[in-house]
Amino acid sequence: GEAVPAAQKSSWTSFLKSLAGFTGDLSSMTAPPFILSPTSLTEFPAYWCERPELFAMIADGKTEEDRALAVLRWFISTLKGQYTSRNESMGSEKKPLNPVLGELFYGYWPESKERGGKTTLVVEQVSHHPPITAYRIANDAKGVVLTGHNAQKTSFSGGSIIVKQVGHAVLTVALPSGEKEEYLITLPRLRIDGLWYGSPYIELAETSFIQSSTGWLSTIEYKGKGYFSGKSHSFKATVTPANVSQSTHVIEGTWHTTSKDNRTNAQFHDVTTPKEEVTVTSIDEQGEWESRRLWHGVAKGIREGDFDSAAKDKSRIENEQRQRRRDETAAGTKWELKHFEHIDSCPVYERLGKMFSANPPTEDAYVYLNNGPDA
Ligand code: 0T9
Repeated sequence: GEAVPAAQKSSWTSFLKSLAGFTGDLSSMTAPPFILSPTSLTEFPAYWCERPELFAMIADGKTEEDRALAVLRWFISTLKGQYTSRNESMGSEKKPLNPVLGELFYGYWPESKERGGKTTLVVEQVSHHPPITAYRIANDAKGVVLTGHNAQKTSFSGGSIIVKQVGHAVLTVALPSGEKEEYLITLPRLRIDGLWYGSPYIELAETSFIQSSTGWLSTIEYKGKGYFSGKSHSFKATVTPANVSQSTHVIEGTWHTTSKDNRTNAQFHDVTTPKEEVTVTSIDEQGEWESRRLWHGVAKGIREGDFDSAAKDKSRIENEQRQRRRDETAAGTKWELKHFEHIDSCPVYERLGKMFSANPPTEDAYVYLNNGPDA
C-alpha cells in the first residue's frame, strides 16, 4: 500500500480483509481516515450537468437523430466528472459521506446566452438503508429535464470492488411542436481497482443504454486497458434508429478525453476543456437538512486532519438519526419525503425498456413533486 500513510497501514489492511468477505452496503463500513472524502453522495448528481450547455443543446437538435446524438454527447461528457473527479481533486477515489435520510442538496448553474436558461438541481436522500439518492435537473427555458435515482449493489472480486448501479434516469425534452420526447438512461457497472496500493480508481465495464421514445437507441460498451484501443476509460457507442440493427453511427474514444464518429471521422465529444461546477448557497444560508450544513463539522475535521472531531460529529449525526427512527416507530409515523414520491414501477422504464429488452424489465422510481426551492 504505497499511498497509505504509515500510521494507517494496518487499519487499511484490515479494511481490505473485511471487504473480501463482504456483500451488502459498503457505505456503512468504517474505513481509515486517509480514504475519507468530505463530500456526501447527495452532491454527486451535480456531475450530470457540469457542462450545462451540452444539456441545453439537446433541445436544439432539428431531427430525432440529432437529438439522440446530442443526448449521447451530453451523457458521455458527464462520465469524466462522475468517475475521475475525486482522483483529480484528492489524488484517488475516496469514500464519500453516507447521506442521512432526508438529506438535501440544492444548486444551480446560472443562465447564459448559450444555454438559454438557469439550470436547477434538487437532490434528496430518499432511503438510508440501503442508500438511495433521487435527483432532478431542469433547464425550464429549454424544456430539458432529467430525473433519476441511484443505489449500488457492491461485491468484492479479484481484489476489486464491483459496483452494480441500481436505478436509472429519464430525460425529457419538450419540443417546440408541443410533443415530448423521452430517453431512458441506464447506468454502467464500475470496478474499483488500485485498492491494494491505497489509491483506488474507477474503471467502467459492460454496457449501458440510452433508449429514446423515437426509437433511436445508443448502446455504450465500456472497456479498460487492454481492450478496443488498449487504453483505460475506452468506450464504443453504436447509435441505431428504430427497427434497424445496422448502426448509423459508431463512436469510439476514451470518455475522459475525446471521441470520434467513425463514419465521418469528426470529433464527437471533448472534455479536455474546463467544466462548470454547480453553484450552491453559502452554508450559513442553508437549512439544517442541506448536505454541506449538515456535514459541516465532519467535513471540516476530514479536511483539516482532525479525525477525532470528525468522528465525534459523525457519531452525533448518526445518533440523532437513530433517535429519530425510534421516535417514529414509537409514534407509529413514517419519515415523509420532501421533493419526491416513490412509485413501484416507472412507466417510462416499462415502455422504453421493452424496446431494448432492459434487464430487469421493470424498476421503481421517484417522481418529482415540483416543489424545489425554485418552484
Ligand atoms: C452515482 C458514482 C456513484 C454514485 C458512487 C461506489 C461509490 C458510491 C457510489 C456510483 C454517481 O452518478 C457516480 C461515482 C462514484 C461511486 C463511489 C465510488 C466509491 O468508492 C463508493 C463506494 C461506496 C465506496 O466508498 C467504497 C470504499 C472506498 C474505500 C473505496 C474508495
